Amino acid sequence: MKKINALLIQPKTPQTFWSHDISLKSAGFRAVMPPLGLMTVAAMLPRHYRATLVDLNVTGLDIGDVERSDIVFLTGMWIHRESFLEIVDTCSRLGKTIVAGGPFVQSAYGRPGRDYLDSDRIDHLILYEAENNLPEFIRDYEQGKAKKVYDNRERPGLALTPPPRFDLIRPGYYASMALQFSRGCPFNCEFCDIVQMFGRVPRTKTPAQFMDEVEALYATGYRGRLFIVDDNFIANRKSVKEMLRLLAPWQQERKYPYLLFTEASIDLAGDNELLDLMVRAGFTSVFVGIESPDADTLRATNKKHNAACDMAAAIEKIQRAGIEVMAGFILGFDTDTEEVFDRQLEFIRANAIPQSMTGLLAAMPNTDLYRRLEREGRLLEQETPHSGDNVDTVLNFVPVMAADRLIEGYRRVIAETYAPRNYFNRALALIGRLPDMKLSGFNWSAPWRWDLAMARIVNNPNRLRLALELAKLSFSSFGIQALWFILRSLRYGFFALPVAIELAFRGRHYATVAERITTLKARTAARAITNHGAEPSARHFPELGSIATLKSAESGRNILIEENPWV
Ligand code: B12
Ligand code: SF4
Repeated sequence: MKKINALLIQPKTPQTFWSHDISLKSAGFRAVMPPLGLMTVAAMLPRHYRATLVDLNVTGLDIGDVERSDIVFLTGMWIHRESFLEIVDTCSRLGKTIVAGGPFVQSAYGRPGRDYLDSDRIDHLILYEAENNLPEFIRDYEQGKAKKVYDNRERPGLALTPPPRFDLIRPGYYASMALQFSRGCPFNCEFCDIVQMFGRVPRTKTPAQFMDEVEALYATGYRGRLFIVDDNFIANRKSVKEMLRLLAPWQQERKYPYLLFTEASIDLAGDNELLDLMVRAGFTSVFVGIESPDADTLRATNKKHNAACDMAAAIEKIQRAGIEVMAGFILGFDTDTEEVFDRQLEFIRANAIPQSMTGLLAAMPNTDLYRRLEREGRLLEQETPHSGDNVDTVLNFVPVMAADRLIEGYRRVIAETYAPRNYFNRALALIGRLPDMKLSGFNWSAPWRWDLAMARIVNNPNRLRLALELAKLSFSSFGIQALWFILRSLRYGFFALPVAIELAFRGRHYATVAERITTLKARTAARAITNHGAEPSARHFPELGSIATLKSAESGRNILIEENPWV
C-alpha cells in the first residue's frame, strides 16, 4: 500500500498564565506539556501513514517537513488562533491538504458573522471527537471523496481511544507528560464549554487500558510530572477508584516515578476513600474551580456543588491529606459587587492557595452563558475575537459592574495575589498544612509515604539546572525573598525543601505575569460603551497610558479596553 506522509502540527502558544515560560526555561524545559490530542490522533491513523509531529512550542516549522507531507493535521485552542492561521497560510500556499480539528475548530466553526477559522483554506474540518469522525474521513479520503466537514456528535466510548504515540515526541522537552482517563463532567456551570464538548455523562477508559498507557509512558524512560488531563477526574467515582486501585500499587512498587496532578471538583474532599487513593497513587496537586467566594454568585452561575459545601474546610482537608490545591477564580459575574475583590483576595490568603488563577469572565461560544448574554444583547462583537486567554483583560460582553471598575479591581487582585511577599506567605502556609515534612516523627507505618516524599526530590530530571538557577536567583530582589522563603520553610522539616524550591520557581513566573497584567499599556484603542441596554458609543483613544486616564475621561460609564498584555 502506498505510504502517506502525515504531518501533525501543534500551533505555538502565546505567553499566558499557563505557559510558565520563565520557570520552564529555568528548569531546562521547552514547553509545559506535549500535544496529547495530536498524539492520540496520530495513533488512530492507519499503519501506512507515516506520522511526523511538530510541536511549534519546542521547535520551528521546517518547510521541508511541509513539502514532504501529503496531508497536514492541525489542532489548536482559541488561544492558538494566530499561529493556527499562519500554519494554514503556509500549508495552503504549498498546496497541501489540510485537515483541522480540536477545540478551536469546534467552537469557531459555523459562527455567524465572521469566519475566524479561515475555513475556505482548510480542506477538511473534523468537529467533535476524532474516535467517531476520523475513521470515516480516512476512508473517504482514500477513496478521493472526502467531505468538507465531519461532524458526528455522538460521544464515543473511550475504549476506542488508542494509547498516545509517545514515540513522536521528545519527553525531555516537556515539564510534564499527559494522559487522559475520562472525558465529560456531570455538572453544568454556566460559563463552561466542557459539557457542550464532552457531555455530562463522564466516559472513562477501562482501568486496564489506562494502565497500559502508563506502562507505555514508563517504557519511554520518562520520569517526573504527569498531568491527568480529565475535565473532572472524579466525575465517575466508581471507575476512577477502580483505576486508582491499580495505579497506587504500581507507583509504590516503582517508588513513584510519577508525581501526578489533575483537575477535580471540590466534592473530592467529601470522599475519604477517593482522597486516600489519590494520595497513595502519587497525586501532589489538584486544580479546583472555586470561581467565587460568594454563595449567591455560585448559585447564579450554576456552580451549586461549591455553594453546597464549606469550601474552606474542603480545601484544608485536601491539603492536609497531602495534595496542594491550585484554584481558579473568575471576576465579572453579574452578581459581583465592589466587595468581591477584597473577598476573593482574603479567600486566597486564608486558604493557603499559592497558585490561584483569577480570570475575567469570558463568554465562550456554545456555553449557556454565551446564549444568555446573546439573548440579553450584551455580547460585544469585536474586530478580533476573544483571545481565549482569560487573563488578558479584554471583555467580550457588557458586564453589570462598570467595566473600568471591574478591570481595575481585577488588576488589583492579580497584583496583590502575586506580590512576592503575599505569594510566599501563602506558600509557607500551604507547606504548614502538608503532611510528612519532618524526618523526625515520619509515619514509618506506611513506608510508601517515604518513597513519595523522596520522589519529590529525585523525580526532577533537571536537578542540576534548578540548583544553578537557584543560585542565580539570589542576585535579584525576588531571589532574596525566595531564598528567605525556602529557609523559613525548613522549620516544617527537611521534606519541605523540594516543595519550597518548586513553589519558588513557580512564584517567579506568576510575579512576572502579574507585572505584565498590571502595568500594561493600552495597545490600540479603547472603546467606551454605555451601560448595557443603551447603544454602544464608540470613541477611540490614541495610545492610552493607563486605566486611570480612561476613568477620568469617561467617569460614570463602562469602559472597555482592548489591549494585549504580551506586547
Ligand atoms: C491539557 C490542557 C491544557 C494544557 C496544555 C495542553 C497542550 N499541550 O496544549 C495546559 C494546562 C497548559 C492548558 C492551558 C490552557 N488551556 Co487547556 N486544556 C487542557 C485539557 C484539560 C485537556 C486537553 C487534552 O489533552 N485532551 C486530551 C485529548 C486526547 O483530547 P483533545 O485534545 O480534545 O483531542 C481530541 C479531539 O478534540 C480531537 N482532535 C483534537 N485535535 C484534533 C486535530 C485533528 C486534525 C483531528 C482530526 C481531531 C482532533 O481528537 C482528539 C481525540 O478525540 C482541555 C480540556 C479537554 N477536555 O479537552 C483544556 C482546554 C483545551 N483548554 C482550554 C483553555 C481555554 C486553555 C487556556 C487558554 C486557559 C487560559 N485561560 O489561559 C490555556 C492556554 C495557554 C497555554 N499556555 O497552553 C479550553 C479550550 C477552549 C477552546 N475552545 O479553545 C479547554 C477545552 C478547556 C475548557 N473548556 O476551558 N490546557
Ligand atoms: S465543574 Fe468544572 S468542568 Fe464541570 S461544568 Fe463546572 S467548570 Fe466545567
